[in-house]
Amino acid sequence: MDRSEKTTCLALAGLLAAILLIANAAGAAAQGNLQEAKAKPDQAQTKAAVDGMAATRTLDLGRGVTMAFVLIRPGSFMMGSDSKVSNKDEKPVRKVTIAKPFYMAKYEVTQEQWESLMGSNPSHFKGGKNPVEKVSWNECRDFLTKLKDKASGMDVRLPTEAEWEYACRAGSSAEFCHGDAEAGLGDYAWFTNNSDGKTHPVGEKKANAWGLYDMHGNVWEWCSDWYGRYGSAAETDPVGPSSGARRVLRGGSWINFAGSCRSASRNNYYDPEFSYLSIGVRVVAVVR
Ligand SMILES: [Ca+2]
Repeated sequence: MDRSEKTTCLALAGLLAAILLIANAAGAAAQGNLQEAKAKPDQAQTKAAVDGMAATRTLDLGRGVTMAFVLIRPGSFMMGSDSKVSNKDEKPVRKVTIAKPFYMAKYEVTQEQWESLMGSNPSHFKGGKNPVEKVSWNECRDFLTKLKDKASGMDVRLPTEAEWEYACRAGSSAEFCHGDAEAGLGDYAWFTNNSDGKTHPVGEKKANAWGLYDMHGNVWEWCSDWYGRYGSAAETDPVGPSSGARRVLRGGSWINFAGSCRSASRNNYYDPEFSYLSIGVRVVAVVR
């Protein structure tokens, strides 16, 4: 091959490579468009399905006792807090997507609800409409097993930590559902500044933007997750570590300062057998 033939061959090889690159790019773009075209109807179907769901649901626990739920729509939020008042285990803040709709109880589980299914009331501060307390994570699991019989067509369980924080924030990225100021917390929560050293009947304070009461304060609420440190990667429907020693509690209580009642605050001290007069529970229901 002489020099001019070599030059011609190199030019042809270059041209071929360029054609292949363009073809690959066009193929990838076509595939991307196809995935996008596939995703859009799915998202539209999900939205239509959620739009068709009842905004509220009520479970009949018998003997005139009910449990009310609010529909929580899928969406994304920034989970955790890196503000100057946050704790180390609230970091790093990361994007979390809640992909599926769920129903969250409007109120903490009350003593009359607990007693109607369990036949006893372990609470220190007695009152049928007050939140049940002195309930361990394991006892809440037993309560949910009994509640399943009353929830035809629905699965009932504890919220994941991500679901809990998503529902508590109700669209807010601030320290509390109403903003960053501790001064406004008394409108939404029973905490050490205003509780007079006891729990209060559920639903007496303002609801958050999604219609949930007492997410901040009154009693801590057990979540389904084992306690673990956050990663930095975005996650969809995280459920926490697969094993651990302590279950997570959220929301603060009548005995706590405002800082523990923040949306991102995590209580990581207690094992599943532990119970105390500031610890209660809230239920999630999911359509089967
Ligand atoms: Ca609470």
